[in-house]
Amino acid sequence: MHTIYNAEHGAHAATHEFFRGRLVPAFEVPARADYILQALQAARLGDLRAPVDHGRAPLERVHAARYLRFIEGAHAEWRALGGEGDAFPAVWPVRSLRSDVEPASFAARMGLYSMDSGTPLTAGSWSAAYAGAQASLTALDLVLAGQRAAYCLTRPPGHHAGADFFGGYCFINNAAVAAQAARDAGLARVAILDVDYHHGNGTQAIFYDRADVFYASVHGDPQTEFPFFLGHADETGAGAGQGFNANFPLPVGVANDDWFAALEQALARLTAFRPELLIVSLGVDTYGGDPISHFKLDEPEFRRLGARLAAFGAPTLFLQEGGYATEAIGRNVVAVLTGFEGA
Ligand code: OKP
Ligand code: ZN
Repeated sequence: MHTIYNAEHGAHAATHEFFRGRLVPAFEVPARADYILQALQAARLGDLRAPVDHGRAPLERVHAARYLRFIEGAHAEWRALGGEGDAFPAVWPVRSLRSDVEPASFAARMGLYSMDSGTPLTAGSWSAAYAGAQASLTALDLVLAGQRAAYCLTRPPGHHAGADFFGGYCFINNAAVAAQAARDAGLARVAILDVDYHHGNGTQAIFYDRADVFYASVHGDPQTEFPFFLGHADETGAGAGQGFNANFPLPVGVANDDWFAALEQALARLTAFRPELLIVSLGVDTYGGDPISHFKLDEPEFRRLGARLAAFGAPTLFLQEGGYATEAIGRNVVAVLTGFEGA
């Protein structure tokens, strides 16, 4: 399996994030991708290839143009106003406040275009995220050209980013950009399976009222886990998309057998959908040693996951999402990908 590697990922390098009212060392760091790269090379999984620039148009198919322009210029605006280091939002248009008027104030627009204060916007966030979207589009090209699977190694992750907001470490929704590009290339039905510990609220929301992209997710119950405000089992789609969204929230500390049972239910739904492409939002923060998550998968389970996804039988695009146990992340990703290849 070939890897498309976003070599610009290191441009997004936050030092700190807000956690329990304090700035703590960031979890979503460049070393994550560096460790994965090392492990991939040691495993000799396939070629490493560079992204091809597909331009801005495929990003604008899922994100609002004014949101993308905001992200592109936000850190320069922050600096021009005297902001030091990374930019953070501090005010949001919650219920009863208006989000249809774009304020002139930079601080207000930071809130309009974000969902949390846990996502530092850095000088290089745009260039890293833009290159990551290009990497996901390039990996999609490999699969559209007939490869059975491809892996996109990128960060920051994407699945929390909505059509017009960033959050949960995410700025551009790589899975959504790739799914829409696949549709635009002529595929009729695209499945997104999100196995990251966290529910991909952005991906779900982008396709919630559509029957052509099925979103299925196995994740920590939003009653206690980020993103808290989406990811419940009763979210089944809306309008034409009714029946094309499936969530499998699981309690903290769930047994691995129960995690795989939920995965089976998700795959059963996707099998009935008969997708022409499977996009896997591959977070390995389901690992037992993850510092911000509470599932218990380990290397054998990651290998089993890869083998199970191979048995699903669709052309498969793996996109890197979360995973914060930095020293184990490479081993865990390689276990999924070699499990897939070996099956
Ligand atoms: C992104 B992805 C921990 C706070 C958690 C949000 C987690 C985003 C996870 N300090 N902040 O789904 O892996
Ligand atoms: Zn996650």
